[in-house]
Amino acid sequence: MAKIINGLSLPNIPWQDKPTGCRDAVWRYDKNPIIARDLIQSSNSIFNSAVVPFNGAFAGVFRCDDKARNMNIHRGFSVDGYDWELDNEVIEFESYNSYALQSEYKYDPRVVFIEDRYYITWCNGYHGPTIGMAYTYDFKKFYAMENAFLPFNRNGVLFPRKINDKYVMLSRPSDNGHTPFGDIFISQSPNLVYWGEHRHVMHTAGGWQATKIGAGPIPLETDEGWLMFYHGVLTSCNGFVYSFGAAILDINEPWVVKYRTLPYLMCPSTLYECVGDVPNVAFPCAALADADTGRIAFYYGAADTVTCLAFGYVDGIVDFVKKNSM
Ligand code: BMA
Repeated sequence: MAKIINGLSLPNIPWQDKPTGCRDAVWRYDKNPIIARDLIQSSNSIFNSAVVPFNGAFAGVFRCDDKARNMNIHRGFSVDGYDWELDNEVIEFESYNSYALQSEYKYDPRVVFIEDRYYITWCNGYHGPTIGMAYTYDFKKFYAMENAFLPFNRNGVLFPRKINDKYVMLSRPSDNGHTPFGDIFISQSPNLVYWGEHRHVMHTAGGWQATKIGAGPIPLETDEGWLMFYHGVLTSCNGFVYSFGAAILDINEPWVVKYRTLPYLMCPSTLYECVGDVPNVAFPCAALADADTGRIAFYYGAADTVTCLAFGYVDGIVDFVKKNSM
């Protein structure tokens, strides 16, 4: 039985048992979507968002595209992980450094607690997309840092602790458009400012992950290695299709892939995943996990329009990845 290590006890994790007859390692919440596109007055759509446990409840950073179709991130809180209250206004960042505040747009945030604070990474518009960074202690004040990388890059995802005494981040170097390629790389840093020792982690493969891949939620530490969820894109005659799967990375050398799913864990197949502003997208940016029970709750954007929940057990997913590894 694969187990979460260095994880939190999270008895209040949102959860629904696997439906009878379900043969998959990941299943959807039956009341999806949990966040409607117009939850706040200003929003056109709310999706690809990140949540974390916070003060016995939950907090998050949400991608809200507004009605002028600007992309930006908003703060949110929830008592139970299902019902969310989001600020109508975008997050205002502070910084001693005006360069850190330069941002033409922000999208697809991730949030992770490391040591003493919550770090936020997102796709930041700075002469093209790259990886923006900030931190907060309390979800009241947010401090912007400078971009981690040069343009063009997306899907910057931090590991939740130092590995070999260095901070580690996954990312997907890309182009300035709707990138038709993309592998997952890893970079290391002594201080979360200067990044180097860049290494290739995973290439695209066939089928659902043929066009490009990108890290999703914060990797989860298990006794089998880092459980990394990632999205994969297939180019169909009707455009891009975003599904997600998982890989297991070596615990001390996380650029080494031990196992990786040949089939997806979930592909867009419900109405709310297949119909919306961008059809056929299931895009996870966060996963809550309860170390005691091995329960995982995924937060994923559906059709670039709404936010949804899906569930799985760490053991069931690790087992699936190992048995179906390419
Ligand atoms: C990517 C990003 C994601 C989005 C996806 C599908 O390039 O914009 O936020 O979910 O495309 O449109």
